[in-house]
Amino acid sequence: TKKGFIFDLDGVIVDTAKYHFLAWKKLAKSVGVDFTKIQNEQLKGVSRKNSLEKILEWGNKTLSEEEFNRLMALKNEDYLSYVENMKEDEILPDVPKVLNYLMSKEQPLALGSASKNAHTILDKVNLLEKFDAIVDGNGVKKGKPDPEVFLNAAKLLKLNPDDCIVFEDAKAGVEAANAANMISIGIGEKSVLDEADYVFKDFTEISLEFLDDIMSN
Ligand code: B16
Ligand code: MG
Repeated sequence: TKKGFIFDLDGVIVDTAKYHFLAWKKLAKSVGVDFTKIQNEQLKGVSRKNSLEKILEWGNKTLSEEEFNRLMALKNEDYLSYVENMKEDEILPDVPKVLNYLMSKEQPLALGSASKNAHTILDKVNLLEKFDAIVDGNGVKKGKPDPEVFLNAAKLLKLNPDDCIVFEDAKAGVEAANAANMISIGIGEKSVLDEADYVFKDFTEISLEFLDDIMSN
């Protein structure tokens, strides 16, 4: 049977969190706010706007709307300077193996990301043509944990949500997949992603037999 496999981007296909961290840290510093790696963890899967809101909240800062928008643009400019240099070698281990296997089995593939830069990043790492549908931060009103991003992906693949499987590294993303009635596969720490149906440290732990099982259920 045909299943829809929906991939998150940051933390699943590539590790762009390290670039988000550098860009947010620099930006926070410019307004006198300290920003830590632990805080960066909490921004995984969170939209750009909500991320800046959180950083300002943590630093007890309030800004005018104009200044807020200016800082969002600055952060993105800085972030994109890192993205600019991304190449295929930044694809996380065994992601191509899984994508190619699912493609060989004619399974529809989609991207479901909060990032407004998803298209650019996929292009940089040469994965754009692998996906039958791309839903990113430009195509949703409500961010994860709302299921909108994954439901839109299922719609584009013309599949029922319960025939879809989501790979996610963020707690909010796993919650979104569960709320969409999809099978959730957490990529990362079991302690963080305890609500996922399955958890793997990374794609090297995912066997082709496991994928076969998922497809035949
Ligand atoms: P952008 P994902 C998310 O990507 C990141 O995890 C999150 O840290 C970031 O703030 C968000 O995208 C928005 O990114 O500023 O590029 O629009 O994990 O949903 O693929
Ligand atoms: Mg992610």
